[in-house]
Amino acid sequence: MTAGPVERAPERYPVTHDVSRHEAGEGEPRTAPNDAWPEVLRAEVVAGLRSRPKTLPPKLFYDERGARLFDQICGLDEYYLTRTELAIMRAHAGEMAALAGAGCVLVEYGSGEALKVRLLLDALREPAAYVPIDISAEQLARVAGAIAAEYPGLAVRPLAADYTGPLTLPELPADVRSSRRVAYFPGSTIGNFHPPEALAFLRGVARVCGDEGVLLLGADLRKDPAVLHAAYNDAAGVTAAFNRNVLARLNRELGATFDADLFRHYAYYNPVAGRVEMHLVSLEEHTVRVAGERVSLDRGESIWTESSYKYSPCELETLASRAGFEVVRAWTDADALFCVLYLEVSAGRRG
Ligand code: AVJ
Repeated sequence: MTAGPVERAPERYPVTHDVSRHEAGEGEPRTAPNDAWPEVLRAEVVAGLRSRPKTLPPKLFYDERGARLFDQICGLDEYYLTRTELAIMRAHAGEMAALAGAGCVLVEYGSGEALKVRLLLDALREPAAYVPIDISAEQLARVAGAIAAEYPGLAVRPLAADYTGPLTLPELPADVRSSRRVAYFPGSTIGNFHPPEALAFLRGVARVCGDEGVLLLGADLRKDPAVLHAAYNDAAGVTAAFNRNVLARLNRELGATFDADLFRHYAYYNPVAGRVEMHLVSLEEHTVRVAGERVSLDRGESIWTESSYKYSPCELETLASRAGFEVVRAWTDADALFCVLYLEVSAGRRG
């Protein structure tokens, strides 16, 4: 029996980030001011809960409590990502800094507690400026203050923003405006984007970095599904609390009426798509109110809250080159769990 050519239907990705705004190019609008947050939040949440499957963007995890829960996740035995990436940074920050050279402007996408970046700041020769970007404004203000105090002479210019949208960097001191820009995107947060969004995002980073620009990218690698499953289903239930916290946040900030006990944290690795999917599955048919709108959930229906894509080294190289970067170097750990890439904006690229 001969099978005909098997054509897999191309996957349709649910909308989790509006990357079209990121592709805006010249004259792009400034980052939405913080007081526009409730309206931006409302529109994205309502659109996500109206779509099929229902989705919520993962950036919603990071309110104050969510940022704390995430830091707790980073210390879990099962969550190998953070300690592995830190070990790679400890071992190779010197080489990374040597490649980048003296006097660069470091732009960090999603600075969080800014732990890893300290290893870079310590290794870099006379870094000129540090621009931490984060959506969690309280944490950003605190962390930026601490870094400024620890690194006298470093111009720290925090940007409280959603970097999945268009970005305009803060005004930099005149003497560093033309310095080499080194973007830092650690933590495998790139994995939260569906592949087409990841590509659009990286193209945006290439444009922000400009000629001679560099991107240091931390990415989680494909591996044994059992290891991935454990990392997103920790025994202490911190990841479940992190996932459910988004409902509590919507209740607080949008007057939603979610009962978190009616939802099961459900995370599993899909080895074909190469991603961990995190869901909140409704255990009963019920209706909630969100931002003045009624949202009905069937029994067993999911709200898809996060994807964490895992890449092979080869897939990372393809992604980088399609986005206009060349892989100069890549470092991994002895078990090939995680990878940090040093990418340079390709010569002759005109973004
Ligand atoms: C911060 C996006 C890299 O996807 O592993 C941790 C967030 N989600 N546990 C990840 C997360 C569930 C994390 N990133």
